[in-house]
Amino acid sequence: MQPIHPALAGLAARLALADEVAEALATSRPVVALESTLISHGLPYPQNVEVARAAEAAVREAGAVPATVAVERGVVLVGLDEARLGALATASGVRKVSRPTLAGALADGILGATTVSASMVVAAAAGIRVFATGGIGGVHRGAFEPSGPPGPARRPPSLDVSVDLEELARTPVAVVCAGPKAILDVPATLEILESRGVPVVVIGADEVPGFVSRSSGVPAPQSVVDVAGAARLARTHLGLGLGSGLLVCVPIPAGDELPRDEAEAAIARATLEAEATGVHGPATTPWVLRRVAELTDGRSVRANVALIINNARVAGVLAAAL
Ligand code: PSU
Ligand code: MN
Repeated sequence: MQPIHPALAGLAARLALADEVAEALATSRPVVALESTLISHGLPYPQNVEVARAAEAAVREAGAVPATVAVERGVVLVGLDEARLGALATASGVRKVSRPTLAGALADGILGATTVSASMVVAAAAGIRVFATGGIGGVHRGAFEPSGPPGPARRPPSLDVSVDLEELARTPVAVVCAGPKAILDVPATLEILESRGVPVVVIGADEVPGFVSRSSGVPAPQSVVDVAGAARLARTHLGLGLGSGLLVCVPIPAGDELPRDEAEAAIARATLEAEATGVHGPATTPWVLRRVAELTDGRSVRANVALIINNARVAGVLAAAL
């Protein structure tokens, strides 16, 4: 195991690699890191555990070794066995761990699920260059503008911008996703990624994918026709040593998508309800995802599952090509 840069030696010393992951890294075989917050907080049981297994299988079929990341008893696990996957999917009170809460989770010795930001930096510490998720966090709606009804209930800008964007700016890992989560302000998310020097490339489309839908209405900053094209770009970008990661966006397969109008109607309603309920901070994303699932009779969950597995497969092919 060789951390991507020396400053991560401290984190590297806290990693517990699964045998298979350690062996693959030692022999320079492709590895794909996977996050675990989507298991503990992003999807209901039993779809969460099914998707975790299916994503790992998809990485394997593509010729790479999966390394799902989580935190337990003061160490960072890189590669989970079946029992731990099950615990993350079913235990109550699993903590959502991102860059700002990684130290707290390790110091407290709790069981924690890692978000994109924490999983990415762990991947970098382990020397893993490719990471897959469903959708990244980004600029929440109402982050920069007042939101809610006019009058006393109107809320000031929340400034809620996911640390996932900061992580992409400072950690040189290729992140495969189906676009920013549709519950976000997608154009603002793309603006921040550009400002922070993160290349965004879309495979096989000229629009940024809209997570559960294929389109978002936002033009792709860059497009490539296939995974090989994304691999060329990733190799070049990571080879330059600019320090940032890159975002590789893959549209959800056509047969699995939720029509954009339907997704948007549910998201708009769930977002208003979240504001009215007073939910904020790290609880926002899980709350809104759960409410959108209810409002779409589970169709958003089916789409979310399909896109996660598809992204894992693409990440496996990308890792093998690198
Ligand atoms: N993608 C999904 N479902 C999720 C998430 C991503 O399909 O639940 C999680 C990721 O772990 C991501 C996190 O890093 O949501 C972002 O949370 P926040 O907006 O609080 O930064
Ligand atoms: Mn947030």
